[in-house]
Amino acid sequence: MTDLTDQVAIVTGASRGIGRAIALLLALQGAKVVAVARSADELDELTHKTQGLSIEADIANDDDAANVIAETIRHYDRLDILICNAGVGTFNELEDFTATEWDRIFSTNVRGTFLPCKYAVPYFKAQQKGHIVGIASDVSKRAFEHGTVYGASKYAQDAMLASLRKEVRSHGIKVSIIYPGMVDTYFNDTTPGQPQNEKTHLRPVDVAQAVRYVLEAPPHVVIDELMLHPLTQEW
Ligand code: NJP
Repeated sequence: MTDLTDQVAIVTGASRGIGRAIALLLALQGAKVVAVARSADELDELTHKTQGLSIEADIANDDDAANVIAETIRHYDRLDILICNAGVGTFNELEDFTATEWDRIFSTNVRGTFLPCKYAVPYFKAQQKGHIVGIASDVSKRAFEHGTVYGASKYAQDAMLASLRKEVRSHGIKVSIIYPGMVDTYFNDTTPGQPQNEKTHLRPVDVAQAVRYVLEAPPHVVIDELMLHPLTQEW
């Protein structure tokens, strides 16, 4: 088993939802958590709990993403784990999507995964060790009505990370991809905690536990993929 104590872990999209739950759970395991998002107040509140570092950043911005990796290494002198979780989605008929909305979704979900990986991989290669975890989606592996743009972005994110896994494994770097079903978060401007979501949605902490599971795999094991759903969700 891999001990997470003192491991330095960046979590993107940590200001709320799944990312926040991952940050809290990893901190509970003794990891040094670097929480990344654009909302400063939420990050401050989280960092108070994790006793880690927070970096305000738009993860789809090249300079911001480079700074997240550089600042983490400057602060902790190490980087062990990168969780690419930040993501957005809206759902509509294809002809009602604007090109601007396409760009926002692809920029966050694909570019926002590409950039932190691009800047973290050289450090991971230098130390011949590192673990990247991508929060993809069950829709990375299926199609559904009104999911043209979000689904395409999640397929792209998944394909990129699966290719990266092959590129970096000989350097001792693991890439794991998590595919959750519906999760009770603020995603797509929803409000979590509604009683009707109790049976139909996973809790953010359920996804965080899946992340913990893949991170704690023994050093010689990589869990390539992990899919989880609420029991009631047909897949
Ligand atoms: O969503 P939400 P989730 N730069 O809205 C951040 C996937 N997923 O936790 O910047 C940096 O509660 C945003 O922070 P802020 C989904 O595709 C979900 O559900 O302050 N951060 C916030 O912390 C996504 O990849 C479901 O606005 C940026 C976080 O992202 C991941 O789960 C199902 C950013 C979003 O929190 C987390 O989404 C599924 C940027 N440019 C997959 N843009 C589900 N909820 O049902 C956004 O299969 N963020």
